[in-house]
Amino acid sequence: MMAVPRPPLEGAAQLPCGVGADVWHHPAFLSKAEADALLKHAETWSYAQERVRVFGREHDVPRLTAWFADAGLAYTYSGLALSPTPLPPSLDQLRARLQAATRLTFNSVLANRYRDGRDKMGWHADDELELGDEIHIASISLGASRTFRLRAKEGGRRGLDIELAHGSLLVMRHPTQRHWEHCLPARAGVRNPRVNLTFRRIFQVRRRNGQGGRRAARGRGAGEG
Ligand SMILES: O=C(O)CCC(=O)C(=O)O
Repeated sequence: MMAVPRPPLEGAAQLPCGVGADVWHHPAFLSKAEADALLKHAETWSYAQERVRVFGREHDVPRLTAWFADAGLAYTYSGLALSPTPLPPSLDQLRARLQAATRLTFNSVLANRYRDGRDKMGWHADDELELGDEIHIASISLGASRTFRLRAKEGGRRGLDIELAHGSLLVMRHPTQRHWEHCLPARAGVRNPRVNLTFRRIFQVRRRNGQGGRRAARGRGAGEG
């Protein structure tokens, strides 16, 4: 009997990462016109400049972020209950399409805006407590094409690079976040912005005294200050 590829994502290819990873890439999930329209809309959102503390010193993280989530997913941080911004209709429609294509469920979107090739994201795994135990992430890229790098957390560190073009989709299925990490390195010469939308499923986690989950302890921000 022939093996049925998971997920049933037409037009996608599974990346040859190796043991412990289940990553799929669709180079043109959105048409050029759809990607152009969504990028134009994403350029109207308000993004925050987050700060990170590295070796006792505070720095701006080298990108801007916006967070959207369904109602009821407010989280408590340093004693403050933060309410999420609901997904705008463009993201809600894209979510429905992604859910149908991947057979996964998402209730939130993290948008990262890279202003140019100097903006980047350091090595990390998306393994915060609020993502639960089975973590699936669907990531849509808009704007400037950039290299996305993956490597195993252990064992030789041989990795894989993939070019994420305007309108492409990358799906990282469980157990990728457990065994692999990823980053988006700076790229000299890139002048145009890039917006990356990661669709996630989060669960309500109460944080106490500003204590973060797994990522805060290991640090998505580590090495990028
Ligand atoms: O911009 C990207 O493609 C990577 C985003 C990412 O790694 C994240 O949001 O955790």
